Amino acid sequence: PFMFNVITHPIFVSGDAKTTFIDTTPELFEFPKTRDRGNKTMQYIGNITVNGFPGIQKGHKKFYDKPRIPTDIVVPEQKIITAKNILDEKGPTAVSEWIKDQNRVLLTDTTFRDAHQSLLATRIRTNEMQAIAAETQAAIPQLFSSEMWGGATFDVAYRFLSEDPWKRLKKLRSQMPDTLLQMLFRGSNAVGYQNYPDNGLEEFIRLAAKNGIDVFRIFDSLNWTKQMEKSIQYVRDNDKIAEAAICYTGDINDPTQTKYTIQYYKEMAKELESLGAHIIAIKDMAGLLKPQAAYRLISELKDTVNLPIHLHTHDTSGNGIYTYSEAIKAGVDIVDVAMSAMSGTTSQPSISSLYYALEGSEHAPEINIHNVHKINRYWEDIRDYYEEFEGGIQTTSTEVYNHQMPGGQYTNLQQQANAVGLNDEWDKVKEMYADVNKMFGDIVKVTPSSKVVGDMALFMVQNKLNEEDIYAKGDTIDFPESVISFFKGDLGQPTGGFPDRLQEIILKGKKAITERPGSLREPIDFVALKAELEEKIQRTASDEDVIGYLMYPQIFLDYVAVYDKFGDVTKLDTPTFFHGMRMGEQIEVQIEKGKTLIIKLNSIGEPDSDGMRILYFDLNGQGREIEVKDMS
Ligand code: 3PY
Ligand code: ZN
Repeated sequence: PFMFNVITHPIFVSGDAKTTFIDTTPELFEFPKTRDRGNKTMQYIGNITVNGFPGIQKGHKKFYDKPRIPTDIVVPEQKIITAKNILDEKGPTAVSEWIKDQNRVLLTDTTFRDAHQSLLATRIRTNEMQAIAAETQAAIPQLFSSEMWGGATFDVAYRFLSEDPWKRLKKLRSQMPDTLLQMLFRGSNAVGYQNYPDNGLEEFIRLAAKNGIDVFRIFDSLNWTKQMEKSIQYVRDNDKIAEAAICYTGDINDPTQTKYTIQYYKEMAKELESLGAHIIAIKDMAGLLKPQAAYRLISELKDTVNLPIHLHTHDTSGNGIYTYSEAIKAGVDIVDVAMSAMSGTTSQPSISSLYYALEGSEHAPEINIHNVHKINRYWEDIRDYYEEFEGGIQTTSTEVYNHQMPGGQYTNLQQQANAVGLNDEWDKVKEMYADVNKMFGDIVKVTPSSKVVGDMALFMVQNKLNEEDIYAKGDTIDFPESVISFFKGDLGQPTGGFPDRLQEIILKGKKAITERPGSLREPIDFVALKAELEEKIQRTASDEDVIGYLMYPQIFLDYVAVYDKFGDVTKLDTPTFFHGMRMGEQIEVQIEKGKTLIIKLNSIGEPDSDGMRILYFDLNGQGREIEVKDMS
C-alpha cells in the first residue's frame, strides 16, 4: 500500500506539524512497524527453535489437535442475576447477605489460577484463558467467582511467560463482565515473597480493583491478623469484597494438637469479622482438612461469625470431595473447584465430581453439567500443551498429612531439589520439610513462610545436616538468607513466637523485631520510583508498570528487555512459544485485528565459527534470513 513518509504527509506539508504530530499520526510508522514486528517475532522463534525454552526438551514439538471450543453452550432462558451484578449494583455487604441467603452451595472456579499453579507450575498463558473465558461465563453463569490472578501468577507471567499480568486481568475482565474475578493476595507480602510498606499494598489494591478484581482473598503466611488489617481496609475503601482467609494447618481432631485447635480458628474468625471482612475463607492450602474435621470446623464457625464461609482445599490426599461434602452438610457457603481436566491431586477437587456427589441433595450446586463437560473438553486439549510442566505427582498421596506441603509448593520445591542435584533424595526432602516445621515450632506453611521451610529443608539435605547438627554446630553454619530473615521477624510473628534457642543460633547476635514489619518501613515515594523506572526503561511507565517494578524489580526489567528484543510474544500460539518451529512448518500470528503474519521456516544453516546460525524463513511470502546464536 501507499505509505506517507514524514515530509510528504499532508499535515507536515501544510506546516501544522507539531511535536504531537508523530503521536497522532501512527500511519507514518505502519510499514516499518510491521516489518520490525515480523523480524522480532522470527528472532524469538529462531532462538527457541535453536536453543529451546527453559525447562522444556528442545526439538520435540508434537502435532497437537485444535482445542475444542464449544459452540453449543445452552444458555438459560432468563438472564441470571449474578453475584457480580449484585456487587456492581449494591456493593459488597449486599453480596455477603446474598450469599448467606443461598441454600445451594456456590462455586469458585480456580482453573485460571490455583489449578495450574498447583499442577503446571503456573505456566498457563493468557491466550488459553482468553479463548474460553466468554464461553465459561455463558456455560456456568452461576459461578460465584473465577479465581484468575494473584498467588504466583503475577511473578510467573513476567518471569517465564513474557506476559504483562495486568493485561491478563484486563482481557478476562472484558470477557467475563458478569462473573466476579477473584485474586489471592498474600497480605503484607502482596503478590511477592517479602513485606511491602503499607502504601505499596494500598496502591496495589487500588490498581487491581480498578483493572477488574472484585474479590480479594487476603491471607497472612503466619495467620498474624495484624498483617491483614490494612489490606482488608484498602479493599473496603475500593468497594470490593474483602475475603479474609484463615490458613488451616494441623488437625483440629488430633487430640495431641495444642496450637491449631478449634478454639484457635474460632478466635481468628471472630477477629477477622471485627476487622471488616465480608467473607471468611478457610484456606486449606495443603489439603489437610479431613472430612470429619471439616464438618466440625464449618459448623462451629457458622455459630461463631455472622459471615459467609468460603472453603478452599487441595485434593492431594484424594479426600477433597468427601471433605467438601461434609463441609456442605455443615452449611459452608462457597467451595473452590476446578474443571476436571485441571483438577485432582495437588489441584482443587473437580467441579463435576462434586456435582455428581451432591446430585439431588438440597445443597447441590445449580449448574448445567453438560455445559461443564463441554468446557472441560477444551481443558483436556490444553493440558497437553503444557505436559512438560507436569509436576512429579501423578496420583493422590496421603503423605501430605505428614509433610503438610502446600499444593502450590510441591512441584516447585521438587524442581528446586532437582536443580541442586537432589533428584534421588526427594523423599528425604519431604521428611526434612516435616522435621524443619517441628524445629520452627510448628508454623503455618504457605507462601512465603512455606518457602522458608522448603529452603531450610533443602539446605539441610544438601549439606547432610540433621536437627542435632544444627544445635551442635549452628554457630559455624551459614543459613539460607530466607531463614535468617524469617527469624529476624521480617515475615511477622508466628503463633506462639519463635523457638528461642534456634532463633539465637540462626541470628548469631543479630536483633529480631516483634513489631509488624510494615509499620517500620518508610512509605514508598511513587513519584521517585516512577522516575527511576522510566530512566531505566527509557520510556513512560504506567502505574501498573510501577507496581510490577516494585514487586519484582529485576524480573520486571528483564521482562521489558525481552519485550524490546522480541516484541509481543503473547501473540504466538503456545506450541510455538514453547517449542519454536519444525522445519517446513507454517504458522500464522495475528499481531492485531486484521493483521496477520504468515511465517514459514524453510531451513536452518550450520553454525559459523562464532556459533551463529542463519534461519531461512518466509514472512508473508517473502524470503527472510534471521541470525541466531546457538548456545549449545
Ligand atoms: C500462593 O500464595 O501462591 C498460594 O497459592 C498459597 O497457597
Ligand atoms: Zn491453594
